[in-house]
Amino acid sequence: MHIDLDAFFASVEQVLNPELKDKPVVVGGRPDRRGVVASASYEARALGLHAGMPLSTACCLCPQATFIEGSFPKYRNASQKFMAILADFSPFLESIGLDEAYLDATGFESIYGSTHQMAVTLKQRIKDELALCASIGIAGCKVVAKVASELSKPDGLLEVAAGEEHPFLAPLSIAKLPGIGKKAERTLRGLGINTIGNLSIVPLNTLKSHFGASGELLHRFANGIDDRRVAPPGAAKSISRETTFGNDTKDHSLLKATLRYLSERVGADLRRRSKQTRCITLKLRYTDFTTITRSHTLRQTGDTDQTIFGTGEKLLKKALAQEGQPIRLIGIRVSGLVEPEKQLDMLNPAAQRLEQLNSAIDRIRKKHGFSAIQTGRTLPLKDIFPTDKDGYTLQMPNLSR
Ligand code: DCP
Ligand code: CA
Repeated sequence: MHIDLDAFFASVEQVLNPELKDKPVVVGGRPDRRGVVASASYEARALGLHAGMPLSTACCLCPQATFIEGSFPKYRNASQKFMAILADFSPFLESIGLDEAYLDATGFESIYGSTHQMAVTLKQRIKDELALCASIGIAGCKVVAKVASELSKPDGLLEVAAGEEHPFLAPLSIAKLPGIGKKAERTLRGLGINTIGNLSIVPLNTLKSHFGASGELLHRFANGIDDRRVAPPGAAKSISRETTFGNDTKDHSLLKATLRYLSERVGADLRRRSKQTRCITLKLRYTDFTTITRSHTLRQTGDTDQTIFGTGEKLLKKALAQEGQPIRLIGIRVSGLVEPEKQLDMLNPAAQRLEQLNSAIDRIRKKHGFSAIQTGRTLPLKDIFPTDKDGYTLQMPNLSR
């Protein structure tokens, strides 16, 4: 099964505020701010709105819609409950992002009578417990199940029987096939290939010459062949946080304070997973949308906010000296995650004190919320962004992970 919640962010907002039920709702930001629609309720879609549309256009088309900035913690909370329900149906569960998962029903369908009946029960539980609608595709492989759930939306359930994969996929537009982005779509249409059926009969070598190694995957997918297993996602390979500013900025104090805040969020996550990082990467996007990353590999692995921010700050200073454009987005990532090497720090009392400080802050925040402690270095954010229990609400919270 491939299970995907309908209009996820917008639906969560409708659940939390019943006045919005059955009304056009747009999550992404206020219409006078720049940015794009992240999620549009189906009522808003009926009026022509869709994800990715600039908010200003959305507002012109549908001024009566309710525009909401959104906030990530709400969606994370709903997502956790959604995944917990799915886990009751089969332990073979692979979550993809917040509102989407594959579930291997093999062997568990007999409890419900059939896979179809299992999906009906699953949809009903999601409706009863979360008041959300899920669309489900059932098929013998992932790619076909995903196309089926997408096609069945909203509130859909579509099963593709074994042997029916090819006739099911063939008439659909190539844009519906996972793995085909805007660029690949243009290339294929340029070659006169418009449907998945057209694609399925293109010689493998032709696809390889245009798409390299992915050509083979496209060929298999177009033919409804996919042997990827449903696998629980492995341990995180990296942890990152980033945000887009409301207005592009050159203000060093704002940039540093934001970087400090994002570093604290990354650090808290890293320590929660009991991991240390080897590599720290700063990401910047400038006004002209050029995006750069600058990395530094640590001599000794670390997990403190001071290590993450300290390194990020040095990278930021260098980048600011090299490029004068205002900055649109800033982010920080830790990667090369390893198990802690505690013994190395035993001889270093300063490092030990920092570690104790970080874990004390983590404990307080776990108990009383992230905002229970704000560090001096993030204080410049205080006059700009509102705070709630979960921390600063940055300008475009839906785009701020
Ligand atoms: N999202 C986002 N920015 C994007 C795409 C998605 O912030 N570019 C967020 C908003 C969505 C959520 O992720 O609510 C899930 O993405 P989906 O593509 O599944 O979109 P929806 O759930 O909103 O709609 P659908 O009913 O088509 O699944
Ligand atoms: Ca969705």
